Amino acid sequence: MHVVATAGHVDHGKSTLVRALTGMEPDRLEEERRRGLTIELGYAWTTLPSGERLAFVDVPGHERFLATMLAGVGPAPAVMFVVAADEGWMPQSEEHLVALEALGVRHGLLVVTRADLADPAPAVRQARLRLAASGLGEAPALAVSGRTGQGLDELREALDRLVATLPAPDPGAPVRLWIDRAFSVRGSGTVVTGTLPAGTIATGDELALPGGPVRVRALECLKEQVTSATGVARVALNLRGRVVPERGQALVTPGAWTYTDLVDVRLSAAGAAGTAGAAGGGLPGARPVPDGPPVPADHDPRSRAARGPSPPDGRDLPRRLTAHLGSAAVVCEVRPLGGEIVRLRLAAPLPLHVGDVLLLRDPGRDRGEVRVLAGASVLDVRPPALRRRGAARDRAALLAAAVPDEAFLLGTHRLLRAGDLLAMGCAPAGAPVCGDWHADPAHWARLGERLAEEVRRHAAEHPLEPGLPLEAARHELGLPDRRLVAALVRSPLAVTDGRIMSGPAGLPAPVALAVRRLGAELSARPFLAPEAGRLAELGLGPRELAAAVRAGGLLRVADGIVLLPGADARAVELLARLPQPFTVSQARQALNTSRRVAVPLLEHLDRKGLTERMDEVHRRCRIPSPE
Ligand SMILES: Nc1nc2c(ncn2[C@@H]2O[C@H](COP(=O)(O)OP(=O)(O)OP(=O)(O)O)[C@@H](O)[C@H]2O)c(=O)[nH]1
Ligand SMILES: [Mg+2]
Repeated sequence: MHVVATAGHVDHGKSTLVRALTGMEPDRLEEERRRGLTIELGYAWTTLPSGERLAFVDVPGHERFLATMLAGVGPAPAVMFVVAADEGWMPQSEEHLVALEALGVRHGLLVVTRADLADPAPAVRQARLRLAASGLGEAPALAVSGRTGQGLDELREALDRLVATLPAPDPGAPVRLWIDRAFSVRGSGTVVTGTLPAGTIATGDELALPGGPVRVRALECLKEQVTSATGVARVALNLRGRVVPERGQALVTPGAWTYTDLVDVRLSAAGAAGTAGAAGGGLPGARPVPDGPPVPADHDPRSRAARGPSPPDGRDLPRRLTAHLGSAAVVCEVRPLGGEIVRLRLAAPLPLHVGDVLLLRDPGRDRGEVRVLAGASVLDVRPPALRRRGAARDRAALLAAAVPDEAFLLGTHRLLRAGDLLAMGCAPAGAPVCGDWHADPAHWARLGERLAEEVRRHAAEHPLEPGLPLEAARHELGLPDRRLVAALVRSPLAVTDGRIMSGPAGLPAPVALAVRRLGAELSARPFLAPEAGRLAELGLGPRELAAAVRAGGLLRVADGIVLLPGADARAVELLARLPQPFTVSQARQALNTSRRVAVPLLEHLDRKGLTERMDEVHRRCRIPSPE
């Protein structure tokens, strides 16, 4: 199935055309028929000559119903742009074009209707010029009459060619169905309808609404009961659940979207300089129209061309706008960050992905003014707080050239779980650093360096403790998960008993392992150097010991007496607490070691100038106690 939305000025014949093409009535409301005006979105469908099924979403053209029009075109991949031969380009022709341009619509037809009332050629020429610089510049043009049926066969064929060129959306994409109608049906409960742009919905599926989960009880496509539907499709869902769905909400795959009320966006050109004049900013490259039906002065492309297009700048936007996406319309506050980068605070959270395009409309503008001011392409759905002076400017500079892909998201967020990336709209392609964690490579490398530093610092400050506990490291590095710390441990660092040891660099693995074991053994009594027998058992002969000492893994106190690096500094700290001067025996007790170690350790401290001998039996510390 394919879905095409209509667009165009009020009374230009959109509904008449849809009716003529489908034999169905798009204006369902009694009020619509009485006033001869579309108020709500209309739905009708037909089978094209090729056998393809095509559903139309018929939008209102009246300026008062712009929000409804935006809800209709939002999820539709293509548009049938209607201009009346007898009226030509009109204000809502312009406004709808600006909206379609901001949304990035690239597929469509230009249909000049009411061709039985006037020569369609001037209106075709005029509209072609307006569309030329837009994404619809290549759209084929046709002249038809909804009343006489003139040109309708050609239009059906053109629609067939159009739908054949539409890209096929991913059937596995996460679902986001913007609800355009919600009502209850006696006996079956709540029913919602919408245009499914991509992904698949099947009966029994659980989907999420802002208020909670709902289950799909039954599913219809174009009034036929089906067990599943794949986008693009018009669908009606019968829902089971406690939550009452409303128009403007979206049914989404649970966990696949980020509900957010704060986004950083890049403004797109269409109408972004809207405050410059009544007709808004220009589409780039608008050229003068040589002839055509009379056009109201404000909407004369010539006056706009004379002003020239302005680059979008957030400072030109009013501070309060309405953001449209799908069938949602929420008030938002605009904070210009710099150039075309702005931060939007939405009055209510929306389920968003990076790359979504919001339409920004000025609800305060009057008749005849183009109210769609800009498209806003979402760059970040979890933007950081900007507290520092100059932070906004830096952020704008960072985002100015950003393409919101995995590398960019990791670059700004540094560490993200696979689920976060998915919910932001980016399926992770790179390998995780551990578990489901993905990291920005530069940040990960920096973290590795910081961890090594922290381990070294800890060893120096706490020589009695054999290593930095993983949890302490997690805290120091500000990491959200202890597994990340473990993943950062690289040789010469090593984890033993939940602690990160600064393994000596460049040692053969067996020696490094023996040194780590020794470290663990010394943790209880750090000054009780291992006996020669134990050293031999660990495979630490004189050569290995010398290597370990050279590599900084052990501290040599005397021949065959080794302690952990930093033990000497810690010993002085303890000795400084003794009454000065002190004896070898007092030192031995304070250090909880044997004479075998205490004597050479004190001599080592004397050599380093940390202690000094007073006489045959007494020593004192040369560094005053810090406590
Ligand atoms: N003669 C003639 N009249 C037409 C044609 N198409 C539409 N009309 C008439 O123009 C008027 C408006 O037609 P609609 O189809 O309701 O226009 P619309 O674009 O759907 O209007 P909105 O939905 O309100 O924006 C109606 O009176 C139609 O009968 C046509 O091709 N020829
Ligand atoms: Mg209509």
